[in-house]
Amino acid sequence: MKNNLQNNKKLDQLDAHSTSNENEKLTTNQGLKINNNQDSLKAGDRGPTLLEDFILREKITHFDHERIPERVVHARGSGAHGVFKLNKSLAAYTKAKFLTETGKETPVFLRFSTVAGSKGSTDLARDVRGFAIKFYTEEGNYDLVGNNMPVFFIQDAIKFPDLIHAVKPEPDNEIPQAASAHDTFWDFISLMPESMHMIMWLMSDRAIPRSLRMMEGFGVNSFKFINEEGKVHFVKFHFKPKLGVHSVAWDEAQRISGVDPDFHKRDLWEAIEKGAFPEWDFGVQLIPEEDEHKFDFDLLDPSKLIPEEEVPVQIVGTLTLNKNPENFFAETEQVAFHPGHLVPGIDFTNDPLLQGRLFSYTDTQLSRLGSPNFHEIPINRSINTVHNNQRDGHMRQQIAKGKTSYEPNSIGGGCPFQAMMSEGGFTSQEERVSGEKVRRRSQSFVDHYSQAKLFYNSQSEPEKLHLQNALIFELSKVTIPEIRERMAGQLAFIDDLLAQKVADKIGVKVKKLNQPNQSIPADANVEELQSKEREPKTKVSEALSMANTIKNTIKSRKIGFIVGNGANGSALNELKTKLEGEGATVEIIAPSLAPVKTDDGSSLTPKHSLTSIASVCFDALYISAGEESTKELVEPQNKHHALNFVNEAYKHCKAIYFGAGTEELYNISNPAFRKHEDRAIITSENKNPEKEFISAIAGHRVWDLELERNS
Ligand code: HDD
Repeated sequence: MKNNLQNNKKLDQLDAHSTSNENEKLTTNQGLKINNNQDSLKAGDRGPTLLEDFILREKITHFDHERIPERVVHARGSGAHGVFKLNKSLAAYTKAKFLTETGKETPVFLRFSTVAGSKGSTDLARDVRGFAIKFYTEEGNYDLVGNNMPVFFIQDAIKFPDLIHAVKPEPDNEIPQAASAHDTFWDFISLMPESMHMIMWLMSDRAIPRSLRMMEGFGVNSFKFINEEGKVHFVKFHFKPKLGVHSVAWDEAQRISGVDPDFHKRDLWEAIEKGAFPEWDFGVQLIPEEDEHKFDFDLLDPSKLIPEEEVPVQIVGTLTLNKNPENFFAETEQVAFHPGHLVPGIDFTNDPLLQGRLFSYTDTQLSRLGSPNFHEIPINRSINTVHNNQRDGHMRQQIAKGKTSYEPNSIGGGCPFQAMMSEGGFTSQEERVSGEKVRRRSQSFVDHYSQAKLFYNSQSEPEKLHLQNALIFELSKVTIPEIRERMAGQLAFIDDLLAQKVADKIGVKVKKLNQPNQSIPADANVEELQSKEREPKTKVSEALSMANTIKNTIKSRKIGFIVGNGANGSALNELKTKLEGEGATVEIIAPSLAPVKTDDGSSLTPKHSLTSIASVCFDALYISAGEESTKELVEPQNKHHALNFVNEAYKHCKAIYFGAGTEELYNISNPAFRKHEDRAIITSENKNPEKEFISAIAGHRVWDLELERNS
């Protein structure tokens, strides 16, 4: 209840100018009612516009300044409000109140993003996805600014501008947009062995999610928990989607980018509007401070994950997104995250990537939002009242009362007072730090291949194939053979067969060369560190493969019904009711947008026509039963489009259910259908077609069919 109040409070702040009612009259920004919003003030009907037209000037001036700089990375985003509920107290590890009081609900705002593309780029780019959460806790805002992959490309923040410059469009011609498949990215990567683990993730299907609701979220960097007694644990944060982790095929991703470049944004929006609220289990991996050095990698190294076999993820909470923003700009665009927004009980580690991040985020908000007062923008406001002696600055909203803006003071009664620890005052972990002033990488960061191998070896066969094909696609776009060769050499440190298969397709030889990686300390034994014999403690980790993810629900899946006039109405309605009953959405696709008449005389209004959408926008297809309907679908003007639907869905290993009487279409569609006992193709002759259709949809895709079909 309290949470709802807090949530509403947040939204009320945002609502001020949102609704319209008949008594509301158009005004200038000064509140002056406007009598004519159609014409500017002119000297005569056909005369020049007068400079004194302050209404015109105000409107145009505001318009001229409507844009703010987009984020330098993560520019394209989608956001939603929600709530975080703690189901199991972490009081033994942290004193953060939102993580200690079981049952407590904390309002949140989550912004998903792609990294490389501009604000208007496609959702389906092969890319890392940002997963940034603002927890509006009663102790102040806590930001967890993570990604959908648990590791990172680089180990030290000083390389971040290089990484981003390399992946962004090339500076001479601004090509390509939102794509890593180009010379400069792979030039950089091929010279950065530390990025190999992340490259395995980026080339995997994790980089082309089916939905933002079906992605994991990770805090990436190691953080610290501190409990009431001052005991410290290292912590890694995890969010596991209740719908499982699922992706599309690369070929599909490319098609979606054309058919619906807002696919992820729309999917998130529609799911929330329909009440299919996205949910994640929230979990932590905890390592007592004294066990810091018990691993065969460094906990401070952000290019490493902690295998769940070594430290299980303890699930303690639920994150639910339950409200779309009212206004994209005010909320999703203006929200300002910062890994340095902490609450008592959580602290940083000395991870050199995290340390650099702590500088970057406020700095970037200053340039993007234009003022140190960005914390006053409604979406960024803490629900805990802000009291301090900071004053003025661009666009200051708060009216600070009284004479004192300094502390200590006696004139203002001494206020505001600093808080003692017992009153929730933040204190940093007291940690002994000593060392030479050095500019170098720790030896403990040098092993760049073990976890890349762990990831690759943990993938299912279809996942390995997709990863290999992604590398072939990306590297085939690289015009400089030496870069392609360097990459093939790097892959050989991960898997010989993978390197060979990629090399064959990109026209180079595999030469296993130690790269002159500047991050490797001069005195390190590179041969030993990069040798194949150096295997990680964990050889295969189930949690790293999406094949092991949840496949028992069709909730929020989108099923396209391809329907012609004369379709079997009762079969259609029965299946629709069943699918919707299990939480799926059914959309009707017909030859045109004109209403379709079913055999029982009822009328259906199609949402799409065969030419306005493609099968890539659906999880599965039902070809409506009925010979008459099928006849219409195979008419010359429809045949090509109907076949395209079926053949593409087939290619992407989706479930297709051919209702009774659809043989005419079935028989001319992809002949491979009949070559196999195909689990994804269901006909009315199946034993229990509806059940089999539902279970195939719940399975997401029958990826292993790809291997069978191509064998
Ligand atoms: Fe970052 C934005 C995640 C390393 C500098 N980052 C940004 C966002 C996410 C991440 C999700 C978008 C937040 C939003 O939706 O507004 N960044 C990460 C992760 C990293 C990481 C998981 C590695 C563990 N970032 C990183 C480094 C630096 C930055 C090393 C610089 C030294 N990141 C930024 C930034 C951005 C940003 C330039 C751009 C927009 C913004 O901050 O608000 O400051």
